[in-house]
Amino acid sequence: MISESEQSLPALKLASVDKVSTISRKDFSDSYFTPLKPLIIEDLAKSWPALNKWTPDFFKDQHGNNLVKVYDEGFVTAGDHYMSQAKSIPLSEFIDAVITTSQDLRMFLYNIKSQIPVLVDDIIFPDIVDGLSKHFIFMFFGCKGSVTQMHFDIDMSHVFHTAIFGRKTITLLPFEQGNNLHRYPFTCRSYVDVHQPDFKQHPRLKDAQGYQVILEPGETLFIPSGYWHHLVYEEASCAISLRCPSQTWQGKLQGFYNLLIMQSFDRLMNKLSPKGWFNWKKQQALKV
Ligand SMILES: O=C(O)CCC(=O)C(=O)O
Repeated sequence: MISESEQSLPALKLASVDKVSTISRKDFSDSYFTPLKPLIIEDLAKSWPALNKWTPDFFKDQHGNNLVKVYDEGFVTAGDHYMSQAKSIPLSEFIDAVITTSQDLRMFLYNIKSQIPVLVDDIIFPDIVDGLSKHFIFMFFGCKGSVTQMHFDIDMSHVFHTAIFGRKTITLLPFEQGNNLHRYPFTCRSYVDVHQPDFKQHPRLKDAQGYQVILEPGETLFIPSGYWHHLVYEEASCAISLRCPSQTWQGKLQGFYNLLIMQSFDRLMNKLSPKGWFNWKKQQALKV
């Protein structure tokens, strides 16, 4: 007889993401950007020097002395490291961990423009949309086994996430699915397990609908404004996210509110009562 834990678990309703090799500005705007639909563009970054140049050894040899902030699961857990780094270490030490270990350890929102500006020369800005920020060019670099928990980008930007090397499994859901994801109040986070959903604890997850994709090196994923995303590093991975603001007033206002009010309040409450505040958010999120 098969025990309950051995039976295959019901999965989330996740569709695949459309994939094109290239797309015109107009088709992208009409079919993906304006209707807020994700898309993989295989060749958007085809001519970026970064694709061939950026390897773990390159970073170690050329920029190994730079101090970098690294993050682990403490980023989303109540306590001193909530929403902040686990530690700061030389990039060369981090690269050693990337090459030799499997663990949840990653560089997160590392702004290459302010930290290692010369790297920006290895990226060619696509003209697929107007308004891509030249100041906030974020690198995400992690060991195999890293997980970026389910969240949406607090400023409600649209994101173009290009995998330089390493594969990732990415789960995406529209902003409106926050209730089905049992969003924690005053945060842009959810703590559901999208790979092994627990429908007893998270009953509304049964109604959640989204997308899942394996992003291959060189490919770019368009993550529309407000979309929830969860990333599993199947291999040691390095990616660059380019971003542009939401084009709607509603999106812009939501972004300002999230950044200036919601986030400040959440951080303050975490300082005052880390466990108590976290437990209250959890209780609210799990309410049926
Ligand atoms: O690659 C990651 O770990 C996270 C990416 C992300 O959250 C983003 O680009 O907004």
